[in-house]
Amino acid sequence: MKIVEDALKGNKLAIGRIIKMIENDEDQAKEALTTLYPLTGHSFFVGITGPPGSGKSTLISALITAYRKRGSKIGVLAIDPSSQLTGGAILGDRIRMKRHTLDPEVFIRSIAARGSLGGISRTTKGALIVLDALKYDVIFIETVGVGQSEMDISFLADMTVVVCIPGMGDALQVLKAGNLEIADLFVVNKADKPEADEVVNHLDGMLDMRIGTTIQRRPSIIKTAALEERGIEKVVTAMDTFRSQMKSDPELIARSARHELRYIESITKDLAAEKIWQRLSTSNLLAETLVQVQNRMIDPYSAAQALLKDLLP
Ligand SMILES: Nc1nc2c(ncn2[C@@H]2O[C@H](COP(=O)(O)OP(=O)(O)OP(=O)(O)O)[C@@H](O)[C@H]2O)c(=O)[nH]1
Ligand SMILES: [Mg+2]
Repeated sequence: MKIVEDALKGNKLAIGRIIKMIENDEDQAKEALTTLYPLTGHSFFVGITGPPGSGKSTLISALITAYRKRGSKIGVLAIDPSSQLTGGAILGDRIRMKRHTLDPEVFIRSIAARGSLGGISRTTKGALIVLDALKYDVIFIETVGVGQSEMDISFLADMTVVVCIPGMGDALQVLKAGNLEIADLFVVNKADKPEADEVVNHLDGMLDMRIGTTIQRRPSIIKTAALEERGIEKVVTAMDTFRSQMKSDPELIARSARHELRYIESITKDLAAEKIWQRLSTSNLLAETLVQVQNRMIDPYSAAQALLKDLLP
């Protein structure tokens, strides 16, 4: 495919077009992914998550600067929860990371959260495959939702960084949402403000209480002031350490396999649902069932069960 060849030459427009094809679920997207998949296995996927306005984009921008000094090639995918409503992309993120967009070795894009939940994670995973095949060294995935939230795509990341900030009355709430389970590293950003130590102590206490759960690893807590680029080197070091542990740590190896399985599960379920519905929607049985439901002869739940029973005895 011409577009894949262009992308492999580093043409950012072509990369963007392939991702657009994936977002729109075009047939050509599958072809591109099939071509690109064997080239993957290079990138380190880092999820950066946390409440709105906590400084995720600012932190990523500072991390890009640090990584570029080493010559690393960096990708950023910003998952935009608002686009489901507006169909647009986050402007703030583009502005925040703007100084990097002209760098040929930095690729930044928002992923529109159109369609189903499975759609968001599949699109994101597709984009990750594209960037991985193009040998981006580190790919950041910025997302607002975490833990049990519906925007949770932490299973796509090798490492998940949870960003917290001081002065958040609802810090506890945020942690309840499953962050303790998914965090590989906590970053307390806006440490230029007072109360940062309070957040660190609070997190520390929460981690102490976590002992006894199935998770063995204890995430570190690092304070940053991303706007002033303070504490960034510590984050880079933590990322480096984690990345090297991924190859040998049995817990991380097992987790990676679970993530891969979840991705296959998600594609398979979506495909199955699509196929079943295609078969049903052209059958007389569906039309008959609809009339029965409309006439209150059968409820929709029983109707769905009966339809499926017919297809999958
Ligand atoms: N004081 C202070 N402000 C910061 C720091 N880092 C980021 N900010 C500010 O916090 C605001 C939000 O920063 P963003 O980087 O857009 O935060 P975000 O988490 O990406 O926000 P969303 O993508 O909208 O969820 C901006 O006004 C930043 O300038 C910091 O270390 N200290
Ligand atoms: Mg942001």
